[in-house]
Order: sequence, then C-alpha cells, then structure tokens
Amino acid sequence: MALLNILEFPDPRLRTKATAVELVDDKLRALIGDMFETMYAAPGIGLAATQVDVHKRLLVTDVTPDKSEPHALINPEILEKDGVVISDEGCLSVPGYFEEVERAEHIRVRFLDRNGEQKEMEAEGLLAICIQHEMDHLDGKLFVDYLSEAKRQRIRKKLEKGRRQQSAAVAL
Ligand code: GNR
Ligand code: NI
Repeated sequence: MALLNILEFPDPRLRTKATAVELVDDKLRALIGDMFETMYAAPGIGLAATQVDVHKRLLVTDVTPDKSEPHALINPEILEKDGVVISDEGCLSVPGYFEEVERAEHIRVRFLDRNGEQKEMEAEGLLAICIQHEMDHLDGKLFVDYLSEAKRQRIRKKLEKGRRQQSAAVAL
C-alpha cells in the first residue's frame, strides 16, 4: 500500500474529465487500496481518482468516524435524485476552506464494486453529499465552482500565497 499525492486547486489536472474503467483487475484493486489509505490518512470522507491524478471513473468514500463503511464505486451513475440540501463542504484539493453548497438530499446510484459486479445503492445525508462531490471531481468539477467568481479567486490567491510561503520556509 502507498500514500498518494493529492492535487490541489488550481492545478489544471483537476479539470480532467475521467474516462470509464474498462476492466476491474488486481491493478485497479491495488489503486483502490491506496486511495482508501490516502483518504483515511488525510483524513477525509471521500476521494476521487482525479484527485490523485488518475483519470478513471472511480471514487472511494467512508463517512463513518470508525472506518466501518468503506465504499468503492467504479463507473458510478446517478439514477435518481430527490430533494435539496445545503451544507458546508470542504475538499482535500482545496485545503482549509468550507463553504455552503446545494446538493440533492437523496440519490440512487449504480456502479461496479471492486469485484466488477454491478450494484445499486441509495444514499442520503452526508454519504449522498459526498458521492455527489466525488462524482463532480470525475467530471473535472470542484465545489468552489458553485461559489461566486470573486470568492473562488480569493480562495485561489490565498492557497497560492500559502504555498509560496511554505516553499520559502522549507528553503531556509
Ligand atoms: O473529506 C471531505 N469532507 C467533505 C465534507 C463535506 C462535503 C464533502 C466532503 S468530501 C472531502 C474529501 C474530498 O475532497 N473528496 O473529494
Ligand atoms: Ni473533494
């Protein structure tokens, strides 16, 4: 297992649209293992392959505090959505920022599991929000895209400034 590097906004690679997984094999299962390890270490409640610079339609999530409900969703598709919820979202690719985003309250999703078997799952609450957030990543979309241009630019500038200061500190 290995920890993977997480791309950060405004890295243009986060804008890549992921393509469908063609084959669920041991290599993909190894990537899924590394993505869970990276997500739990962060710590985070979800991770999309896009964030680790793999442009395949694959996401992992576990919204429990005790790592008890890991889900790996391959080629996920939303079949139904209902209701509207607004909640504060964060993103491992936009570290340190939390802003309100509107999502469907309840979703039904079809996907392949890590054995390549087709499954359907209903989700609500934080799990539904997280799956929608991760599926956006697979289309090159970030939660900051729902904010005003001014807010998004402010976040980008602060992240870039923080990174410049970090590299200057490391050079000392
Ligand atoms: O860890 C995460 N927390 C979170 C909180 C509210 C809404 C969405 C998320 S997903 C995020 C991890 C991440 O960036 N996944 O792409
Ligand atoms: Ni994210």
